[in-house]
Amino acid sequence: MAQFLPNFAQFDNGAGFSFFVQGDFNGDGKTDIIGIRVGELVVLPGNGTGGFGAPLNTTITGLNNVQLNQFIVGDFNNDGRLDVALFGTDALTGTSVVASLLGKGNGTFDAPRETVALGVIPPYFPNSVTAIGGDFNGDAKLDIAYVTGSQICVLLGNGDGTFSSAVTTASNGLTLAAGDFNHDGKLDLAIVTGQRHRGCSRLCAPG
Ligand SMILES: [Ca+2]
Ligand SMILES: [Ca+2]
Ligand SMILES: [Ca+2]
Repeated sequence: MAQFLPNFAQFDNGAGFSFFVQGDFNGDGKTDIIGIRVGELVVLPGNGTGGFGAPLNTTITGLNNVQLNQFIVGDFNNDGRLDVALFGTDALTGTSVVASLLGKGNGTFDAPRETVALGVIPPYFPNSVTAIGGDFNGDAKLDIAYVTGSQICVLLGNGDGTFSSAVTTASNGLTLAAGDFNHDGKLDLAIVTGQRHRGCSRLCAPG
């Protein structure tokens, strides 16, 4: 049974995240936390002993309707620094976009690089993952898979923080997970629909 230290020190940096993930965003070897607030990404740098330093903020420009609890973390340009991909609507064109913000390695991020996305990516619900990173075509560049409720979309990474147009598969999947489920060395997706768990074999781009 898991046990936790009683009266563990609490830290309040006023971040107010509804959702966050962890990673080392400033390259000091200590795990940090990242979340989204209205209009900005916020990194709370870990001090290695359970506490956090002052928030590091990056303003999100050019996007609106960013779903506050929907983003994924990965190294999309293979520079060893963690980046962020978030989902929203381009403020000018109104199209759904995936926007990557490349990590500078100091806990802040470059301006968003947008790729037009298909469909609207639903937000996370408890125990539901609607977007996930992985190398689905084996080119060593990180891709993104997501479900829209009517199809599975895979955006193939170009290795620079942008993505090619989506490869789609019809599916009413609501949540997904990545793994090599048939041990052929190729990353697969498992899709969960409303009724039952459904394993899908390799989903990837031609070539
Ligand atoms: Ca760190
Ligand atoms: Ca990177
Ligand atoms: Ca790839």
